[in-house]
Amino acid sequence: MQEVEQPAQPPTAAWRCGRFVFGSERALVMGILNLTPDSFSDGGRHLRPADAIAAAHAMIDDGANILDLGAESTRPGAIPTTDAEELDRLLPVLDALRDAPVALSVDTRHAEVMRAALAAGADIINDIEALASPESIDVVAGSGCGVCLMHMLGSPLTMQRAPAYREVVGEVASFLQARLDRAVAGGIAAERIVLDPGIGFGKDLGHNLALLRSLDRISALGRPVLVGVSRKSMVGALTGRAVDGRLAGSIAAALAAAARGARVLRVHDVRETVDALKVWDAIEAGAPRQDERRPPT
Ligand code: HH2
Repeated sequence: MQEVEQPAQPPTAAWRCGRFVFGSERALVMGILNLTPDSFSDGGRHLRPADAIAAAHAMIDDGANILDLGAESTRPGAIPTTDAEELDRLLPVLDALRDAPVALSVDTRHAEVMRAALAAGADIINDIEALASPESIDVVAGSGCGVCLMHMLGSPLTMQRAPAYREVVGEVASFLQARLDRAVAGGIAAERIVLDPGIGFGKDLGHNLALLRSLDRISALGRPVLVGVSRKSMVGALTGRAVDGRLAGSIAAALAAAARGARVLRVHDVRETVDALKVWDAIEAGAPRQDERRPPT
């Protein structure tokens, strides 16, 4: 009798973004670099371009696959930023990192900022509003960048005022499915898209835990899932720690998300998360982590 070799797992959906194609089943590490005066954990630290660029190189040395540059804080209650302010903060840093061996993501919800960032070499647009405006869909469709579509209930100014759902996982999944369909209909190939349940964006602790426990229902939409829990108030609520004491809790959350299929982990503490994943991967998957950082030749 002829033996037919079965794949151990279903093939992993690749993610195309700018100069990169990420195909691995292993979780990728996205290092957070906030160029803002007011972000909840690293606000004010990287306002000078030279400080931001040095921090970016440190994250690259520590093993980040992607850097996520944000120039507008979206913490609960944050005041919106103008496009000009965002671009003043972003462009010098993007320009200096253009040849870095990692994918460059820009965390913005503004179409004009997306357009300028893509022209300056960004590989990924990370939009906490999941391309809410038709202009933002057009800008992303007209490039080869990757895009992250995130779920948020309300806006950063109001989102933590008693968020309520009938069934949080189903509602978040339906929203992401609708935004995925709309992006594809707008000309963005599905293979360029990742989905994010938006931990802490219009969710209380119970909602966040339910989403993290049921990440498989987000993965079932057929695209890789990105999760950002790093140093968030969820970790504070569970550990009783202030923002600067949330490293261990953040790593526990990152590994739990990876175990439930998250393919991109958005974190502040790159070195510690990469180390934790190396150990976790070796035990779980039985093979060392691949370096997926260089653009394909
Ligand atoms: N969280 C924050 C910002 N952007 N993007 C995605 N896709 N997923 C997230 O969970 C996410 C995000 C908030 O964290 P941070 O950037 O550290 O703080 P701030 O918004 O205050 O700059």
